[in-house]
Amino acid sequence: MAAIKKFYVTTPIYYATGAPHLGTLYSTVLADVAARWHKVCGDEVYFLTGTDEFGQKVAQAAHEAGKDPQTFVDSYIDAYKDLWKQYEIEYSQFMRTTNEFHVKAVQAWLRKLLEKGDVYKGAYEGWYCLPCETYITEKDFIPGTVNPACLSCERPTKWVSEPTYFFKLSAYQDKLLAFFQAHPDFIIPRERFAEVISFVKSGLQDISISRSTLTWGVPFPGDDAHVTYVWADALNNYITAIGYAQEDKKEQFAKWWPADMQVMGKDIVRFHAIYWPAFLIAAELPMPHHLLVHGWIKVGDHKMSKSRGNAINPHELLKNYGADAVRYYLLRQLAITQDGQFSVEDLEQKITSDLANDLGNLLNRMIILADKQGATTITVGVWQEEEQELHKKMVMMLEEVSKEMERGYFHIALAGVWKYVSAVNSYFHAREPWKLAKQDPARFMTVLSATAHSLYAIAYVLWPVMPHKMEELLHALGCTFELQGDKISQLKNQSWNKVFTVQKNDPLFQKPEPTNSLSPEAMPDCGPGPLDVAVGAAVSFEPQPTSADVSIEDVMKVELRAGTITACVRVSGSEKLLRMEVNFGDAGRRTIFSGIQKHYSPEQLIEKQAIFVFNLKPRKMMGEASCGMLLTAEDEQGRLAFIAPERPVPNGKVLK
Ligand code: ME8
Repeated sequence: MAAIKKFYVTTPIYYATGAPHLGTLYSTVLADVAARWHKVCGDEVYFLTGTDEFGQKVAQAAHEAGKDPQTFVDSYIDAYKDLWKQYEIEYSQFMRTTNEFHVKAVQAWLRKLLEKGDVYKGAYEGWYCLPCETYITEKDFIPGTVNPACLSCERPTKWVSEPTYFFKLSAYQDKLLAFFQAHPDFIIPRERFAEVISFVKSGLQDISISRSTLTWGVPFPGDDAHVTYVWADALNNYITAIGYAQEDKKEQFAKWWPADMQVMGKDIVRFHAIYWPAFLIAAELPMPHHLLVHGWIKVGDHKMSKSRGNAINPHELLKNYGADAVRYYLLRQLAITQDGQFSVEDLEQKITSDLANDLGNLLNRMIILADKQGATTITVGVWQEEEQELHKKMVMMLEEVSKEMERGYFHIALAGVWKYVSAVNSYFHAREPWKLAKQDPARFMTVLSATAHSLYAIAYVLWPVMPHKMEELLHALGCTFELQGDKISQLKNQSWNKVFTVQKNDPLFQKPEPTNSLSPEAMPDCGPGPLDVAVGAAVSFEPQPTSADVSIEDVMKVELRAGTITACVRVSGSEKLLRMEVNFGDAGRRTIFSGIQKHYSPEQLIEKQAIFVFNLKPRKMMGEASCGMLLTAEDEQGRLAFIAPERPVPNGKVLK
């Protein structure tokens, strides 16, 4: 038997200056999904999250609230723990930096660095960004701002001048570059690695790691006038939580460190990719395996944040849509490689199309049919070529999903699952089991059995994302969810041999009542368009004969852009439509429907670049908004060809 692997995953520890919001929830859900994925794969998992409680930012917020800092931070802990519970976040430990064991372990780390000569005393003069708790150099200013504004949070910085202890970061430049070169997958996605490497190459200066104008912090060992700079204390939570520098926890520490995946937003990548590895080398500890760095949830042009006051309330979402649907949307809609907008209208559409229509209805139809025919015990089918084909697709899906889940590309993994959901829907419809029930009962049973086996596999791969709903799905199939060994490998390697006893239940997902009609104003992502083209035109793409010539001004009204199709599926219940997800670079990602199912299979389009009408008014198709139109032309045999640039061009490029 293969040895059980361990998986240690962390989130950032969030400043305990307010309740959690959708941004902090997003990172935490990403880590939870990674943790649960590894549980399904049979690994032993440790999942750490928590709060960052020291530092000037917290002290100032407490002062403004008229509370002492400890009472102030204490008041937010339940808000985190309660929300995490409601969103099914299954952490192993909730870390707080004011824990005494953390304070002592940070001091032990500092003593080691002082002894080694990695830390020395000096004086710091320069700009400081309080919201980011960061010392700022010229490289980090927004050019042209008078009281220099921080490039990361865009807020004014303050001049500080004080004695401080420095960490010799400059001595680690070459070691860091050598480590980066030897570990090209240290930062996921790789695009974010480039900026870190270029920052290190541009030269590292020693960093201040103590403050003498503040008392709310880990007391600096051997110098009562100083407390530890909050990042030097906070980053160490990843090791102190599991036992670093604690006599009685040596074994536990050796078992879990190094971390396998550390999740964070791109705002704090520099701390984690430069300071943190240097701190670890100085402490003679191994490096984490991967940093999973995601983009920002934005509201308009700005990062959503507590201090900006533009944060979406996760409690409202929970009340209206339930935890699983929100978790699904966060993972499916926001590519970890990019910033993304969170739109309630879009969330509702995804619940309707992906969850209620594609997945929920498939289960429902199968169970209602089985129930109607008195076939609630579904015996193992007699597999023909079609079922073998479907089984092959399931194995391919499991392989693709495993690869993407492992590296944290959850949005691609989910697109892969939905490609399979769509294949199962097509299989079920094409077999017409409602006719087979009378004509060929054995074949009828086989179709139900293949569908139930497919849904069983889908429930396990989606469990990390929607644990509660997938346990319900399994229950409807007469099964109980269990974590036993490597379930994904078992699903890949075992033939379909289960007997299911299905039971009628309420629909798995309720379609939400739309909060808004699909007006362009309700869909800021798509933007209003001056053209009003009928849906038929968007899906049939018949060449439109016209006798009237148009002026150049008229032509310029149509915005054509290049985009890459990143995901594509057949639309269940439609013989014509394909549903594509298209990447338009800085102009965002869009869902676009096209009536070309007879001409292209989804696989032929994925990863292809094509030209789209970008400013077509959003249109509702199959319960979802289609935000654009793929351009195609017909050849003499009536075959459609999509229009693509002669050479690849940057996604989002406007055609002239
Ligand atoms: O930086 N979109 O804490 P913090 C996506 N205490 N993710 C977001 C987000 C958004 N709009 N807003 C916040 C700190 N996040 C430090 C961390 S770790 C040793 C110390 C998430 O409360 C994202 O993970 O400001 C981001 O990196 C983190 O919250 C910042 O949380």
